[in-house]
Amino acid sequence: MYRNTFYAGPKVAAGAAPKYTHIMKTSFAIIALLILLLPQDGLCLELRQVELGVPQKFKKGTFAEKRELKVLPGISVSVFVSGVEGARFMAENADGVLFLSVPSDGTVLALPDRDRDGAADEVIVYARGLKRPHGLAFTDGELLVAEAGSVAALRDDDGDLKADSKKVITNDVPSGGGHWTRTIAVGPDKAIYVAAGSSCNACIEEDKRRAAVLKFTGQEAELFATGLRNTVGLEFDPITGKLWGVDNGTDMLGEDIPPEEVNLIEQGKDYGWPYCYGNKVPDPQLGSAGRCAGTTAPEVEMQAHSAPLGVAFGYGLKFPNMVENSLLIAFHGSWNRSVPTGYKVVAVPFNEKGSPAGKPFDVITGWHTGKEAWGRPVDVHAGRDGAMYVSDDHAGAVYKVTYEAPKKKAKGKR
Ligand SMILES: [Ca+2]
Ligand SMILES: [Ca+2]
Repeated sequence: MYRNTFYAGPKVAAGAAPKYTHIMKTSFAIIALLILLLPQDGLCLELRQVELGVPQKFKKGTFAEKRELKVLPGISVSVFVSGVEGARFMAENADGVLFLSVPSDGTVLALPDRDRDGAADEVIVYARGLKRPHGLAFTDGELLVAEAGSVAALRDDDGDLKADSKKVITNDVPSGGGHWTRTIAVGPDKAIYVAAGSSCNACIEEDKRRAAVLKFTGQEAELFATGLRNTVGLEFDPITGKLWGVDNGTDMLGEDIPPEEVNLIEQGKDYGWPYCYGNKVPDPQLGSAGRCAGTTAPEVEMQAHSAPLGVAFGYGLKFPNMVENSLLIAFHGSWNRSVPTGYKVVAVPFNEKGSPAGKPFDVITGWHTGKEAWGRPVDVHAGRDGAMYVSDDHAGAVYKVTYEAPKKKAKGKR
C-alpha cells in the first residue's frame, strides 16, 4: 500500500498519445526537467530479493538455512550478531560500540566489532539484574537505561565494556501491566524524555503518567505530552531539536483502522487516545467530535497494526539521500489482522525544514514470508560508521545494513 509513485514521470511519457500539441510538448519539457532535478542518487524504489549474509559463526538456528529479504537496490543485509533472543533497543557509545537491551534477560549487552569485519566479535554483558531494561541512550559517557519503574545511569570507568556503577536518576516512571516498554530520549535541553504506554487497549487511565511522554529535569516526572496509547520509538531530530515518536493504535477496531502514527511530540499536547485516533476521528466507544477537536493529529498516518517500534533519523548514513534524509521506522508486525502486515523497515522522507515530505516507503521487507515470520524487526539505529543496524527479538539478532550504488546499465540496452 506504500508503493511510492514519486518516479511515475517516465511512465506518463511512455503512455502519451503520439500527437504532440504545444501544451503536451511543454508538459514533456517540464517532466524532463523534473527528472533532471531528481536527487543525484535517483533512487529506484522497487525492492529486490537478496540473500541475507550470514558469517560462518552465526550459521545456526534461524540462520542455519538460507534466508532472503527484499531491499532497495544497492542494499546488503548481514547478520551482525545472533543468539541474542529478545533483542530490543540499541544505542552506540562514542567509540562506535553498539549496545543492545534484552529486557527478558534483564541485561544490556555490548557488541564490539574491533576488527571491523561487520560482525560482533563477542557478546559482553555490560549490565545484568536490571528490571526489563528497554530504552537506551548515551549522554556524557553514561548509558541511560529505561527500566520498568525507573531510569538509571550506568557507567563503565575502566573501558572493559562492563558497567562499574549504577545510579538511579528517577523512580517516577510507571511500571505495571499492559504496555511495559519504556523508551528514552535525551533532549537538546539535556532533559530526559520517557515514553510510557497505556495499561490497556482502550480505557481511561488512573495513572496520568501512562499513555504519555514524561519529561525529567529532576527526579519528578512532568507530563510532557498525553493521549499517546503506546509510543515506543522516540527520537529528537538532531537538526531541528524537535521530538518525534511513533504511536501504536488501538486494537480490535478493524483490519485497517486506526492508522499507526508518526507524531511531532510537543509540550502540553494531547494526541487523542483513548478518545480519538488518527486525524481527530472519535473512537467508536469513548470519543466524540467535540472531544477530538482539541487533539493533535499525526504528521503521518501508516498502515494499521504494523506495530512501529524503534525509530532513527538517517542523517549520516552512507545511503541515498532519500534514505539518509528520513525517519527510519522498524515495524514489528501485526497480530490483530487477518493478513499479516509490517515486519519491515520503512523510511519517511523528511525535507530541509525537518518535516515529513512524502509517503513512507519500504527499505527492507521479507521477514514474513507470507506463511510465517522468521524475524521481527524491533529497533533501527543509524551507525556512526554510516551503516544501519536493525534488531530482531524473534530471530534473536542484529543485522548490519549497508549500501553500495548499483552499477549503471550500459546504454542502448532494453
Ligand atoms: Ca568483528
Ligand atoms: Ca568496567
